Amino acid sequence: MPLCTSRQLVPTKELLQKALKGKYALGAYNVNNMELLQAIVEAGNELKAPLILQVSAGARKYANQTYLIKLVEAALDSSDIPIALHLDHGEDFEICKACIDGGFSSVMIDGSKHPFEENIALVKQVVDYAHPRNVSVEAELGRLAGVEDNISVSEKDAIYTNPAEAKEFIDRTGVDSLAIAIGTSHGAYKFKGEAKLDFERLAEIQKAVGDDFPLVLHGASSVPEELVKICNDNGAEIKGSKGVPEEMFSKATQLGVAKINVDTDLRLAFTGGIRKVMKESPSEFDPRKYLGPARAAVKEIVKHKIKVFGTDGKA
Ligand code: TD4
Ligand code: CA
Ligand code: ZN
Repeated sequence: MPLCTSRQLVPTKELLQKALKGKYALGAYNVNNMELLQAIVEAGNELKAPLILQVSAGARKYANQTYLIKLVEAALDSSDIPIALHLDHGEDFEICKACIDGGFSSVMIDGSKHPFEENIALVKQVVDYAHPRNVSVEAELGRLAGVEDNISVSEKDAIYTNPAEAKEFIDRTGVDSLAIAIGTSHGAYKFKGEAKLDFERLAEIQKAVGDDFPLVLHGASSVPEELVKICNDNGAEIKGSKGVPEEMFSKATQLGVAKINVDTDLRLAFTGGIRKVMKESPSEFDPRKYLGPARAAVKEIVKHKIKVFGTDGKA
């Protein structure tokens, strides 16, 4: 369905192909409400950065898909950067179809919990529906590990993405990008000890799929100590959190990662912003007085991400 605005959403395929060539990555930022969306789009606008806005099944349930699409239309009308609207972790064909029919320019079909052949069949079904409608498709192969401390080599082989399988998967599905498992995980507690990603495997995956195919890194928040501290100083209890060190992103980008998913860091910034006002001004009860600072904090972290990922000036 075309959107009610003169500016159209861009498929992620175009943005990611360009990023691969330029050896930078696009952040994909999760949107759940108006303030988060405004923060992300203002950051992209100020730094002239293309953006991927992503919506999870949970976000659709919380905010209602139509509200989110209308908000994104407003974002298109008030910006001049390329914007993609992407479904994050679609679990079946129906949710992907609903998003494609609703006007999304990109969907993820996450069949990673299924056996290889079933994952392929599911992805192929979504690709066959999406491509004639100019919608890009991301799939996932391998499982994002939990907080495991010492994953053995054989365990890694079982859960991390296998390079030869990745190549076969891409060839047989015609998918546009692939989320891979190399040691990241969702949320604020990614590593028990030292942060470690399997870059050797990433290099093998890139060798197998070719350097013109975009890879996607999920669970890529950095969980900055400063943001956790603002939360904890204002009443939160977030202990033992650890994210992906920022130095790792340029290495990942050199090895074919063109999309980097960020949700947790936005949540931390937003929550810290709200908590601070709540603690410092207990008599305040105007939602704008705490949502405004929370939105400003998210904008700051997104601007920082854009610079770290090298997306600034690429619009
Ligand atoms: O795919 N994502 C975002 C996951 C969002 C989940 O949303 P719901 O709670 O609505 O299901 C990521 O890869 C983000 O990784 P991060 O490191 O930021 O947690
Ligand atoms: Ca998955
Ligand atoms: Zn994810």
